[in-house]
Amino acid sequence: SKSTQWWKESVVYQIYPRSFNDSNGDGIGDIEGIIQKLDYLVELGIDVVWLSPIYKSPNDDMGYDISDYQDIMAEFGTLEDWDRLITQMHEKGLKLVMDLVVNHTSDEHPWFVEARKSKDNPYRDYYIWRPPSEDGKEPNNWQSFFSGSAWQYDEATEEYYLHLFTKKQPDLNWENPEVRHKVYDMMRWWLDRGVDGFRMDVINLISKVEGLPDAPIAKPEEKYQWGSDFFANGPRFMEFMNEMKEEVLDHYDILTVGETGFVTPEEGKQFTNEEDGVLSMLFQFQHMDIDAQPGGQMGKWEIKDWKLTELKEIMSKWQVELYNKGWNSLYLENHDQPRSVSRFGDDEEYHKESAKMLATWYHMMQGTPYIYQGQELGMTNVHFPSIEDYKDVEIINLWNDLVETRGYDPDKVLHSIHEKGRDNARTPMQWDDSKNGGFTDGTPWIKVNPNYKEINAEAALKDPDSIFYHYKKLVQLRKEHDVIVYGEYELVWESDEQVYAYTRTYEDQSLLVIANFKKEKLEREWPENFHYNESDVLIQNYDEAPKVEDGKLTLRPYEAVVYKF
Ligand code: ISL
Ligand code: CA
Repeated sequence: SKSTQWWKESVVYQIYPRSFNDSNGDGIGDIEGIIQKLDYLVELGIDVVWLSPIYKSPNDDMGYDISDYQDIMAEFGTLEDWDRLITQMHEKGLKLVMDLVVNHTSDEHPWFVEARKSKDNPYRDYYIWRPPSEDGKEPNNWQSFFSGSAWQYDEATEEYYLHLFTKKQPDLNWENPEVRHKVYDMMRWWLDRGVDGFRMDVINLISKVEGLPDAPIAKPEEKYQWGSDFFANGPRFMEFMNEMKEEVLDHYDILTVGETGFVTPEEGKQFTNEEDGVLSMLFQFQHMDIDAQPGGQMGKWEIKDWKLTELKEIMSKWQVELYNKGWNSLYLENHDQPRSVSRFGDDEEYHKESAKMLATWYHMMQGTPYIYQGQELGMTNVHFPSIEDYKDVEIINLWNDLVETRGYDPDKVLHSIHEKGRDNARTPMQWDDSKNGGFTDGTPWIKVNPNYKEINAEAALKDPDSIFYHYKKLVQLRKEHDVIVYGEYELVWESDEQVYAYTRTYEDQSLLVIANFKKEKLEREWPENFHYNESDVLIQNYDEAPKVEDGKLTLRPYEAVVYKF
């Protein structure tokens, strides 16, 4: 069945404002900088912008630690600038989705400033406080996402507060109805100002298991353990979301996307289904964990080899399970992940081909595609030589814990940071080949990737064969062919470890998508159910479509092609 909603037919572009464009030379991207680049987004053809947090924040976690939900971070501008941004976006036909970070606030939020003053402060119960354990330690053994304990002792009242992220990000107590209703009020305030939706940060962590039990000891050598069983998709999550839906979401025509790690397709279907789901769509993480060791957040730093059949299994499960029931988000990058061309393709010899292959492969799937800033240029990972060059609190805490405290080999840790660190995604957007890639006239808050002379927007816009124009075409094709939005997915060549092929079918249209994930030239039998015709090619990543001769298809390194029948 085809039930149309604008967000199903849209492509979303994510802006990480700190690194997008600096308009005033202070080295920090800002709202005016975004306004100056709106025509670039129009040229790309995207429909919606998801803007990472721009609220007032001490920037312990780069804006994901909010001290005022209803004001703008001074470095980024003012509320008036924001009003100008949304007005101009709407004039140009672009929608604006804001980040909603309500699992936690900053410790500098007035609620927390009050809460920590005394045990009987009216705001005390906005957060999660516990006395020390009997032996004077943390109330439980949970590990924070960003190294160390998830608890911080507070001298003033001699209790601990819970922080799943940094100690400057205390978790809100969603059990308290007053907290929930303050959040709903704040959401309505933004929606009434014109916002077109929310990307909900770690939203499925808001409900914790009663009693906050110790996590099972999976790693006896570690002091703290991974407790996601007790805080992910918790007992009251759906109840809280249904309340939010009734109070807020149902009253607006908006896009909502949950950032939901630790979800299975079954849960994803429940969260996003059209009858009684609570979100338009969600970000699942299974494909992002494919190169990580299992067993919690620290596993991401221990890089693991993976097989293409594992990727097929993950993607296919989401494609099949949610079809006609829920809705997928499609993504390979965001501000927390390394660059996809470095991670899944080749950022050297086959940079262009592999970036286009990856783009084709995920854009032709079922769901709403997301493009992270710079992905459309094939921006790559960065290998800063020193820990001093890194700004991300996750990276810095990791270094302090592993290298400074526990004496791990610094080269090994630096290698993991090069492969997986979040700053790979946060180096400044590469606009042109001038100093600092045209991002700022001043000193950028984080170093620019040295490859900006070759990889930049100006060069891409001049080259008709660029990765940028390939993305533009993919975005456009989605507008022209219903099958890309609504078609049913089916995997082809299931056990093939080199080529990922699938079909999409909708009414009388079908697509065949073929993507070579390897650096080798390969030969495959042309799939028999399809009648080969050269003119059926919809998009390809080499000058000419692959050769088919005597029923054999030859694929060059990282070659991708889409046929429409
Ligand atoms: O960064 C990750 C990969 O190491 C994720 O585990 C990430 O911490 C998790 O997806 C939650 O991310 C979101 O909330 C964090 C914030 O630091 C991230 O930037 C944000 O996307 C806390 O608000
Ligand atoms: Ca600035």
